[in-house]
Amino acid sequence: MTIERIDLEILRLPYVHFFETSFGRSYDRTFILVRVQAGGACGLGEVVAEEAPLYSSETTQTAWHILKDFLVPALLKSRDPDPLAFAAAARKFRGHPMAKAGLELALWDLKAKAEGVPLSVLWGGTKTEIEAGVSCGIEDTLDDLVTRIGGYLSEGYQRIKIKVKPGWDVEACVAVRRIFPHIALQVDANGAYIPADIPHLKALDAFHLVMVEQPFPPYDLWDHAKLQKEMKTPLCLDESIVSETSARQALEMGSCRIVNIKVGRVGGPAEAKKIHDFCLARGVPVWCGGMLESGIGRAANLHLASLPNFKLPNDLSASNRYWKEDLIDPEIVLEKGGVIKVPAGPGIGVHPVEERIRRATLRKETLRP
Ligand code: OSB
Ligand code: MG
Repeated sequence: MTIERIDLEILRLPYVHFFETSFGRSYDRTFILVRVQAGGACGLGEVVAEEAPLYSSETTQTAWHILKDFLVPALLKSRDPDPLAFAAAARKFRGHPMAKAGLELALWDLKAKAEGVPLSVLWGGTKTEIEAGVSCGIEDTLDDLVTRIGGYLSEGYQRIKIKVKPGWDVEACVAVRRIFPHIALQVDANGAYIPADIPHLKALDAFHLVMVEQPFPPYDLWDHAKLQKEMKTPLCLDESIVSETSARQALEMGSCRIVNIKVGRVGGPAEAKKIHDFCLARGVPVWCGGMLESGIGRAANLHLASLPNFKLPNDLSASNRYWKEDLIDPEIVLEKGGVIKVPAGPGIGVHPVEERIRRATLRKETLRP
């Protein structure tokens, strides 16, 4: 099988409800869709880089540049659709993990479709359904937050994560715990704190949280280790874990007790699997984070979360949590018991709705050998 063409598209989709983190508020999602054609099949991958360099240094435009000018030309030269060969070849380019991951995902989807198996089978998945959690942004008022959480709980989500930042942390936990004293609750700061906040962060121990995610900036493993020594609640790292090496260093230093895995952040499924396997061997649980993906990216996440060490509820919610209309048919739904089924069809196992994709497309380019 040789690669015949690669299409890149930039899409924009409006959220059903704005999403606010410690970086700010957004109303829509801009992302790149990658399609790789070979042997009559088409592999799809979503590039999760956001419009602005807030969560990570990548943006939609940097990912477009790196894909169009470096990664895709290298792949069209070899024309080899093997995802592991691509992952190895892409290593010579520094950085840009989200751009790499989107293309690698498309190659895994292509391979799985060519073999007629779901992605989860290629990756060593063992579950047919995954535990669904929901990530709640910062709201205008604490009442709004509590109302929104009540809605998600009545839909059946198993675990609630709330975004926190200085000024919206202890008071948010107090408000949520007053109404929902026993739910599985965790917080995510996206690096909004500094080491001088350690005494303040220790107050979060009072809310029996499942974890505190990424209190300090990505590069700061050392201060996470200091904080973890002073807190009972497990710390989880998201932004700081960019490779198997950084996962090993974080665990050796004691910077966290739980690891969030996102395919985009770590440069692709091959590296994600290495981190998973490393954590499994160390007895450290992982869970699958999200980047507010469309159904195409989220389907891939469902397959990843089917691996055995995904032991905690994931940031994987139903299509209607994010979109009025998802890009896939059928859409992703929450089942009884607060779980989501891992798609059973070949590859990502969901069908893109071309008409909806066309309506959301801002820019498109086809590249050939
Ligand atoms: O830190 O987990 C995060 C969304 C965009 C960027 C970063 C994060 C998030 C989320 C959303 O929390 C999780 C989801 O996709 O449901
Ligand atoms: Mg996070």
